[in-house]
Amino acid sequence: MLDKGPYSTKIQGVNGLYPYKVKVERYLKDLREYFLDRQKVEEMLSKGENPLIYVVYEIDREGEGEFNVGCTIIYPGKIGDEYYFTKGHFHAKEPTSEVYVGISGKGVILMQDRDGRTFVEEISQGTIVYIPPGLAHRSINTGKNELVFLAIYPSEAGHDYETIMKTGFAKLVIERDGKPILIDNPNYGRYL
Ligand code: PAN
Ligand code: ZN
Repeated sequence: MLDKGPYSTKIQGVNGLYPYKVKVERYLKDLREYFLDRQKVEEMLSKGENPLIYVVYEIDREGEGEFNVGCTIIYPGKIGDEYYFTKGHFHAKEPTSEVYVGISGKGVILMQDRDGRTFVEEISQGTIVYIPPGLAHRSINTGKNELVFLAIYPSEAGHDYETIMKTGFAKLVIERDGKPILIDNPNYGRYL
């Protein structure tokens, strides 16, 4: 029933959606190229520390005009001063947008265009964040609890992870004096 025709599903807070089709777990090991302090990441991994950073529960569909619906849970935590985040991506099909709805926790949606121009929106319970076509997007948990949000996007959007993996985001969200701040990423565009 989740593949074709109408369905309904329930938001389960930190347990995502039920029913769902796909569950993806991202551990520190999956994000080893992404954090600023790579040395710290390698140290942790070599000690067998491989925390779960985020989970996505998704109902994906196939066919023209369909939407995918996903619920992301980002755990609270930091690598050095850098808050836990999602990998981030452009949509492979550029003219596709996305809507995020905050369910619980608090965080930041970082967006950027192909020239590295940055846009930031805060998200918490009840916030609707609209991500227009052409912007890469990453979610960052700046709070003390899980950040949970719902994502709705065209099922033909596809995910281009490679661009962001290679260049990074132009800005980073780190903690300073107990608060989140935006800083320039010293490594932005390093492989360009
Ligand atoms: C979201 C993301 C989800 C995980 O559903 O896929 O938050 O982030 P990454 O895909 O960057 O690992 C979305 O933006 N879908 O298009
Ligand atoms: Zn997306």
